[in-house]
Amino acid sequence: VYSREQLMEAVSAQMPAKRWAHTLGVMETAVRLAEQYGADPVKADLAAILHDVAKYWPVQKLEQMIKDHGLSSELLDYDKQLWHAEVGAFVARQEYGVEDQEVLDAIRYHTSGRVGMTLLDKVVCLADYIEPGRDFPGVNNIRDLANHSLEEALVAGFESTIQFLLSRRQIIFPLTFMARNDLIKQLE
Ligand code: DGI
Ligand code: FE
Ligand code: FE
Ligand code: FE
Repeated sequence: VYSREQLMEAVSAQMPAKRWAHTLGVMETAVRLAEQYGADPVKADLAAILHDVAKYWPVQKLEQMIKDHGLSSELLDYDKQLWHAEVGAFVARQEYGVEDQEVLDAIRYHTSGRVGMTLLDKVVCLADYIEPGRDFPGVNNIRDLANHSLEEALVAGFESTIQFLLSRRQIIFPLTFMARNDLIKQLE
């Protein structure tokens, strides 16, 4: 089993310094959001440490792991950027011994979102959008929304991603639309 320090060491060794700095930002932001909205900060921290563990793995390896380990193969029909989240959750359990299903799901759905996102899913996904190192059009608006509503902020985050993908004529994973629709229903 890994201590928190050993885990951070092992994860940081699998990515460039810039991505590790992003991970530190997600950790800090996820813990802050967890405290603000009543999620478990220890779980938020653990999910944040691991959320991008597979981000820099070769695409071939991600594809192979999805096939070999019976992970969601539907993802292979969509953008490669989605694959690291699914594989990351698998590796968190298999390699780093994370057993907590809430933590594993927060890692698994941090990119796509899902219908019925848990409080922890929301905290980690939103932290990934707004950590201090993020700089994309509209990020400050999402940061402001995050001060009063996780759901409002996440809707804005997903809409920003969807608009970005549309502008590049990319394929969009339907679960992201469904996650966005579901959050809007929660706000009604
Ligand atoms: O890994 P990060 O860069 O920290 O962030 P992420 O895990 O949220 O990945 C976001 C990238 O995934 C972003 O550049 C958009 C891309 N992407 C491609 N297809 C989809 C998608 N993101 C979502 N939410 N839905 C998609 O269908
Ligand atoms: Fe990611
Ligand atoms: Fe994200
Ligand atoms: Fe990330």
